[in-house]
Amino acid sequence: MRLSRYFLPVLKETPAEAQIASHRLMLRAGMIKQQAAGIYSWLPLGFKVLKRIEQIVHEEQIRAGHIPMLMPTLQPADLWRESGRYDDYGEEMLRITDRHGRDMLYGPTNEEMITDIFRAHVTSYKDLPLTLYHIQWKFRDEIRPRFGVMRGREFFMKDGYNFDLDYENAMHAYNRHMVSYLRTYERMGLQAIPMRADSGPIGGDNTHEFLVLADTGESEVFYDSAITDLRLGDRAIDYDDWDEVAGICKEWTTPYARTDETHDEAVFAEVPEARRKSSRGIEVGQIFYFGTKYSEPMGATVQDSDGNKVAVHMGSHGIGVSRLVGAIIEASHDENGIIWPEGVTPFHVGIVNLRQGDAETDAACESLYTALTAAGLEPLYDDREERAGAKFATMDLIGLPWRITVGPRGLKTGVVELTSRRTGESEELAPEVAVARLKEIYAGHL
Ligand code: P5A
Repeated sequence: MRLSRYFLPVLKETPAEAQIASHRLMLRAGMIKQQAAGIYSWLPLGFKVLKRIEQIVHEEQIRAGHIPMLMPTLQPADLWRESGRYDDYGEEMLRITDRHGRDMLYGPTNEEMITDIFRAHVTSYKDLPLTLYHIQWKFRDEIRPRFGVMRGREFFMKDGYNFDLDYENAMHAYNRHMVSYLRTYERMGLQAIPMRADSGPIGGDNTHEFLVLADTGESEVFYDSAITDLRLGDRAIDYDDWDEVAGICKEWTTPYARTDETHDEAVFAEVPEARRKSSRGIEVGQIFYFGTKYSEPMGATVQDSDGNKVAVHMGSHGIGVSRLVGAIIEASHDENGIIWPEGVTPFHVGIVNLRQGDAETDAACESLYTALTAAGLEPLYDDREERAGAKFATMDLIGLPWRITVGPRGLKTGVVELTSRRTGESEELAPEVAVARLKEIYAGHL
């Protein structure tokens, strides 16, 4: 993409309404525009990041054996009357009446609808296990939408639902979700810690929230610092291997890590003092096991191998896809702007032309652009007639992890400059070496 032809409405001023860095930076970098309280348009740069995150979520869900589909945003109220949640959900639910006077709602989550789909089509234990998911907009009429996309009213969520014959199978599904979520966040350059939590309106006793540690997080968390050393890395995982998956969950759930809702001072006191930490955290996902809470009242049953009709065991599992955009920025920025992890960056590399209009410099930028694109990378070429300082400031603000600077002085000796946004370190390299280096850096991310 050439910046001269793109739509990147960056703001010079810091917007007064934004209280936290990610909200400020998303507005300044031209990623979002507020349309109403807690409701945003995703401008091209923001949309690109959102799609990159969505893509990673899809890949990791499919890897875990979960099946993608799509349910609508609007739902009939009657489904929620069956589960008893139509009244329970309260004012967070946006209720709508259609022209025929039918009660509808904008879905805050989809447990009822997926249970309705299941009961219409599945009758035998032979069709289990089954996990279906979608990535769809949700609406919760939050009393205090704030912090931009972090606590929106309309937000993008991945929500998955498992159907299993019994508790043991359902717990394997729970564990599978925990491990696939750990992989998902790691690919985004984030550390999200699973913490024992409270289940709220979704229900059930078994639930973990995934928290990214950040001063601006809305949750108070308590943890053993040993947990922050854990990494999945690129270990191969067989999601059908119950013991292996349970083993990974055990590794991550053994060190103390709880939100304030489940925090227990007496248990926490057993952690060696030097490792006892408390901080703020951003909840970027939550998994639940709730057994037959929906399947029983809604009649989602299967015949087991003895011919008995049994209600299926279920859980639901969510990732805050749009919230993640803000959470990643909270975890990765400096005073000049965003610093995207390679896994989610909207463009892989920025090209800065220091002498726009100079035939040789322009030609060098064009051939770099072609070579990067041919290598499968997506460059953003700042080809505007702007001062070098302004071009650097824009690149720093929008946070591409790598920048190639092209100027007449370097070209005299056949080099361009490759700069890391994170460290600020630069190297002078022949253009083809810079391309090869970037190809290597992004090898695991393309
Ligand atoms: C699990 C999937 C559920 O709704 N039902 C389907 C379960 N869980 S949850 O914890 O309530 O939400 C899942 C994740 O969605 C994000 N989230 C939000 N993001 C932005 N703005 C909001 N107002 C908002 N509310 C929830 C969180 O990341 C949460 O973990």
